[in-house]
Amino acid sequence: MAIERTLSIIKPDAVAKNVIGQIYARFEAAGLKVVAARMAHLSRQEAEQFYAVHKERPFFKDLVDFMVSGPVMIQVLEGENAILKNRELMGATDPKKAEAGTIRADFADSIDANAVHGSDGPDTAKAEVAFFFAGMNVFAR
Ligand code: RTP
Ligand code: MG
Repeated sequence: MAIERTLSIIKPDAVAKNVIGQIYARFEAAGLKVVAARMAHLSRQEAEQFYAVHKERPFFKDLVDFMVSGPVMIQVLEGENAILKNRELMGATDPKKAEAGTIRADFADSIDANAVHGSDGPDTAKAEVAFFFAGMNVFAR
């Protein structure tokens, strides 16, 4: 299986709940390594650009409002099958539909405040890692 990198964001709701460490523990238990990380309070422009694929969707404004509502923790995760593995750890977009034991089932309150973001495929992973970490060190470990 291929070693992949994926972009993960711990969203403002989960940062506010002080569960960064609990979420990192799940990544580590699943064999995913944090190879780059930084905390940021996204500007509107950054959030709009990051989620530009959704700009015509009815939920776009709420999504951007939420993503700029407080600081987020952004990381690159590396490991075997990291993109899909992270999506499995996250659970379904709507926490009410997320499988028990997933990050969203355990820490998210609603489809808007849903604790984490994860890249959804190889192309988006590459683009999203570059979006937040271009020109910065990503550490091989
Ligand atoms: P994410 O991009 O944040 O990892 O979430 P996702 O892949 O599971 O879901 P996606 O379809 O990419 O949607 C991005 C974010 O928009 C909000 N959303 N709201 N009200 C709605 O129907 C709706 N659909 C999506 C969610 O907060 C989702 O995480
Ligand atoms: Mg998505």
